[in-house]
Amino acid sequence: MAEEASQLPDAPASTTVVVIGAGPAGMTVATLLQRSGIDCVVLERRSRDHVARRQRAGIVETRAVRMFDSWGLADQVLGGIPHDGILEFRVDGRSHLVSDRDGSDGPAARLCPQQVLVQKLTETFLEGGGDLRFEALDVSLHDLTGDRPTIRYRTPDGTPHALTCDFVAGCDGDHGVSRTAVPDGALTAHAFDHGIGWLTVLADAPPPAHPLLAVSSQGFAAHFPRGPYASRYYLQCPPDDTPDHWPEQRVWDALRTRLGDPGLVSGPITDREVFRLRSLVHDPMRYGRLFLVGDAAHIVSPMGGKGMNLALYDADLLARAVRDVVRDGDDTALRDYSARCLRRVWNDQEFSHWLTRTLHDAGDAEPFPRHLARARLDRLFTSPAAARAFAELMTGIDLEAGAAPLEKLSGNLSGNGGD
Ligand code: RFL
Repeated sequence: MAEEASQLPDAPASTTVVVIGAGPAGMTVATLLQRSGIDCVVLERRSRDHVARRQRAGIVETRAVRMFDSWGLADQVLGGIPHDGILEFRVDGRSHLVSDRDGSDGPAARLCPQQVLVQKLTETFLEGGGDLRFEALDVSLHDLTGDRPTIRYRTPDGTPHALTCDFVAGCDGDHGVSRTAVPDGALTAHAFDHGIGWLTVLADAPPPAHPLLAVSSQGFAAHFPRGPYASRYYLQCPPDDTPDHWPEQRVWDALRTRLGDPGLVSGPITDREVFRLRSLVHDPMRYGRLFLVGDAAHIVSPMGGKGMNLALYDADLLARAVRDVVRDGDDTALRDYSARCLRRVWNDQEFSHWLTRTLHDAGDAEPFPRHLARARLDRLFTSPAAARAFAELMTGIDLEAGAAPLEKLSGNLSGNGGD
């Protein structure tokens, strides 16, 4: 009997929200819940060091900066350099500067690499006494449609643990366990493959003056800042290509040609991978007491820089909705969570799809779609109305028009009440 008992997990501990995943979505949900005085436990499969080094997105859009600002967190978790609001489009070597300032009042987008945001959110959460468990293995979700779901996991030494909670925030990305815990048929997956590959390269090389998107008959290329002396580059390639086909010299030659910049300064390449441009939306983003957040619910092709920003949007809505339930017993926002998120998800999917098609078709497509895409670019460069609509989509405030302004929240780190 004693031996059997030692195999059993401890009696489940209890918390209000279990957050699965400590990426941008999970750490934002956790930090905002903490700010609202709501207890939560974050379970992350990887080590802290691994999560802190994962480099992807680089710009926190205007809407998301204002979201953090409304929680009194912008300076603490973003740092970073304000984005000057200029994007460069280079078409056959000719430069067109487009503003992504929409004219609205308030703080603007920040150049803040994803890993810096995650590191700062993690520090903020831990300094506030947050419970964040790295290397939580074999996480599994149970009783999601009951009153108190249970989350089980084990520590690396094999010790099993269990937590019961009111709500589960599934923030574990596209390959996590949260979505797979949902029975078949409960969610509808809408998937789209753009039929395009990108080679993505990170290098210790000077960033561009402005984020740069380039169109040429050789195919699409882009150059984005990722720090004072770090850059991310993209090169269109066949979707089934591999990084082995891209030795350093070929990468720099292709970038110099497609960016129309023979003098482009190279630097040591620190990472290189090929991925397919794809989009995916799961509907609804809820099952019982499980709420899917960020990439666990949707993937958007990187064109337009929306993936991480959508994760931040979902996280904010979920934290506010849980706060309404816990503090006021009002579940209206929780019931609306999926529909409100999906409205923005489809809006941003459309923008990303439009920009993906425009910048790829304008380069190497058949004559008819190429002329259409170039007409779209011409309109963007010459029509103030088109430029304004583009800026609103880039900043993310396009759907905010007519909506009530974000309320200003005061912080409460005491953990025993609302704000
Ligand atoms: P993440 O970042 O994938 O984090 C999920 C976390 O969950 C953990 N996890 C688990 N934890 C416990 N148990 C399990 N079973 C678990 N399984 C997974 C993982 O270890 C991880 O810590 O999802 P999240 O938080 O939803 O954030 C989404 C963003 O990461 C993603 O949308 C962006 O990176 C997309 N993206 C970009 N977004 C932008 O807004 N702008 C960009 O410029 C941009 N560039 C990019 C990108 C994505 C890229 N990849 C991945 C193709 C560039 C690239 C190359």
